[in-house]
Amino acid sequence: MNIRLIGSASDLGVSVDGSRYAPELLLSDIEDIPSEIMFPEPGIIKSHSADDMRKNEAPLNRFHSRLYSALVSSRSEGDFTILAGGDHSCAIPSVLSSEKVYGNIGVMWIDAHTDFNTFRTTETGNIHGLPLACAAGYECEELRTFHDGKTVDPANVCIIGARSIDREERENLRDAGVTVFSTDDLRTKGIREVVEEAFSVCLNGTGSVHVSFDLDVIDPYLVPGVSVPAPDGISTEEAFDVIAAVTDRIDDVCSFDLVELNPLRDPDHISKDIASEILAKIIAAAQSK
Ligand SMILES: [Mn+2]
Repeated sequence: MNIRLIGSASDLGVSVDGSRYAPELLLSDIEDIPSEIMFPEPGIIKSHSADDMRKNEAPLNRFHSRLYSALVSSRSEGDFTILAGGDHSCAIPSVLSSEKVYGNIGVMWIDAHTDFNTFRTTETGNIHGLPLACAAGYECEELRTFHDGKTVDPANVCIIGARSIDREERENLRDAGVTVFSTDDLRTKGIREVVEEAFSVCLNGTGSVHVSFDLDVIDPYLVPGVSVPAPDGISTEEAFDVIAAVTDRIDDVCSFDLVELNPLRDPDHISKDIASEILAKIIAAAQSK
């Protein structure tokens, strides 16, 4: 299958700067695959204010609208399209464009955080904490005005590797009916079992699965180059096992995101190298589709 890479060079979704530089690093290494990096409009003055509970909402929406169009085009042309972030808010246009093109998808969200806050519950105003709720149609209407299709059914949403969940966010997840596998679940049940169960949940009544991989699912001691590190994560080897379990089922996967690499916190390129390795594994698997 033809692969296409799109970079989301934006960190407007988080007050920590740096993840906007990731696509250039990640995509410059990859030859023979068409790629394009998209940037927010020039001249934005980014809000970092702790009091701002809707940080950068308007410019982010304008950027996501363009990203959504590019993703819809690429996916409509039949290319397996991989989105490289950027902060995780770029998954809003990514998931919704997949839903638009493929119709009736599930979502597998591999992440230390569950990204299921809304403007009602967010404690930081960082929009990268809201994308899964938005894509699953749980409040956050104002973040998907560019999308004219349906949202993903929360019953087909599965989170893997979660260990940092806000109190009210946990209520949102329960209320919506999202399935959450914690880091402990991965350890007690085993990685293969959890990923297989996740595929069952995501594919129950749907046709394919969008996989969104946040690098911070890996322990920050091993992958320090992320914007919001969460201690007690899985090892790099365990993350590769998760990826292997995903690539073994590549025929069920329609699209993929790799997000939250922060080059400003990765002076030795350790995190970047791991991110590149994950990307290479997904590309190789998708090419065989
Ligand atoms: Mn995330």
